[in-house]
Amino acid sequence: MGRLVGLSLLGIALGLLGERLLALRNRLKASTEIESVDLPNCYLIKGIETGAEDIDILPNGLAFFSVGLKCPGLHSFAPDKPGGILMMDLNDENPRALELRISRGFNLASFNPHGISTFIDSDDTVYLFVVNHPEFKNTVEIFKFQEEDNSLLHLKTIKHELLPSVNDVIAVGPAHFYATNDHYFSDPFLKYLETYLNLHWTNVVYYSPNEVKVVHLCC
Ligand SMILES: [Ca+2]
Repeated sequence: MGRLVGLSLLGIALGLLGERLLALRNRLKASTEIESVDLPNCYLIKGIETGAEDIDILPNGLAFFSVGLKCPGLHSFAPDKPGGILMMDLNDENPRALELRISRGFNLASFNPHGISTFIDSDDTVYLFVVNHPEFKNTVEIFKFQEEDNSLLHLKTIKHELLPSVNDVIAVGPAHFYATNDHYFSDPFLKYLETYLNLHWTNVVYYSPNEVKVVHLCC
């Protein structure tokens, strides 16, 4: 009798796991065939061949790109190259991407940039906020953009328990931002589990030097 109950429970558990796996495949559109679409107004920009994760454009037309994101389970087109920040002037007739130099002292080897956002202060200082995943951890880096030599001066690294799985940021001050967490856990295995079980444990967090709080919980 006990064995029968055990086998029944195992069958139910396997059935649920199978259903979750099928639901995940459907959500990811794993069986969908992608059709090639001709885009006559698009052309390849040199320097961004391996793709960009995010873009933020200043009112003067300077665009920043985060490139080289590595994420467990996602294919990387440049697995051996650290990430970086590229800049392009959209006013140029033939714009090209230029990699911004980053100030000494910042760990470039583990730079793994994700979402970015800019903030222009009242004195016209431009700050660039970058979600970073060094060794798949979660930080937000604040840089000052120095246009005279196309460089980024690293000012601050922010870590916080309310920022366990940051995806993107919106800067609203020189050290103030809203951030989205795309998972509840920071551990890669537990993140997989969240995705697999289709849990929507995401939120929006407000960060400032004086106050850090969840401002929106998803679902
Ligand atoms: Ca962004």
